[in-house]
Amino acid sequence: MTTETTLPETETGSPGTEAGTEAPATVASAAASGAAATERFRDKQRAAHSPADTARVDALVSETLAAVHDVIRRHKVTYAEYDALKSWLIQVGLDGEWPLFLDVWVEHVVEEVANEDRQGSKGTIEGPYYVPGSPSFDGTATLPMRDGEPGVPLLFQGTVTTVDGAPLPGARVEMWHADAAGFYSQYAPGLPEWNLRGAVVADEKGGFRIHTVEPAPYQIPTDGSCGRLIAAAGWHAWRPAHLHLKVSAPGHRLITTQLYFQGSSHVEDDIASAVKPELMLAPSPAAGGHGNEVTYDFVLDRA
Ligand code: MBD
Ligand code: FE
Repeated sequence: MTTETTLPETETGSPGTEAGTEAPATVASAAASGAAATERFRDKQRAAHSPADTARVDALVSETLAAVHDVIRRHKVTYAEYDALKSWLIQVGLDGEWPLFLDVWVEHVVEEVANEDRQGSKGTIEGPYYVPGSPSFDGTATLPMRDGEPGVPLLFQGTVTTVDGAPLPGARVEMWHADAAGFYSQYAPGLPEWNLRGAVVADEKGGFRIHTVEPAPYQIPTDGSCGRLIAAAGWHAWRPAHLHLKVSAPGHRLITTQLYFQGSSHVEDDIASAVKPELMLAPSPAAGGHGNEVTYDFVLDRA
């Protein structure tokens, strides 16, 4: 008797289709965005080797394995299921989707632990699509974008202060986000290198202004291993529309965060569990009559 358990193949889809927007001329694929995210992460990690503490590795790995053993016993996991898991795990690596998998289903708890002692602004996960070195502007920035960049124009402004309310002139507010079709530059084909990525250095009052466009919800690629898991488990593949930010100032703790739009889809059921009530924006029509504007202030803890 042979029984084989495999995760079902899923239809190929593309991000952004929920909003009825069009994909770029060259189709985005899980393999291409996964490969880019994996390469970028490995480059970063080569520079950062910290020696392992034997006792800690022992404790963390032993307890993780014990949790897995417990699930196997409680659910009487079969060899067919064990082999399905093996082939899925192998395929996640071949698809380059380990950064995506870990950041969607694990990072939020690492962030919770890392930032539990902060007094200032709330953080949330970084996700797999940050790229350092985006263009920088003084006081007011317009993020690099295409002529006629689709999406509602958004003016995002605020101040950066200490926990005591003192302004932090020279603070750096770095933003990156998906376009109105749900695609990130450098991870989807056909977009300019720094599209919708940039940084602004706050003025003498700690103030900053960033002109951009509102992003679309993000759909986890459906044609890779993470997509197959989502389909097999009967989950949905969506993150709510979000702006990613890193805010920093000399002598202060850098905060990595995201901001979301009140009432927009999937703020209540983010697949990456990264929404917090402190991270909601409610933009209003811009004073100038063009698009929306919103104010959000950042508070940085002392380093
Ligand atoms: C994203 O855009 C993201 O922010 C996270 C955390 C995971 C996948 C895609
Ligand atoms: Fe994102």
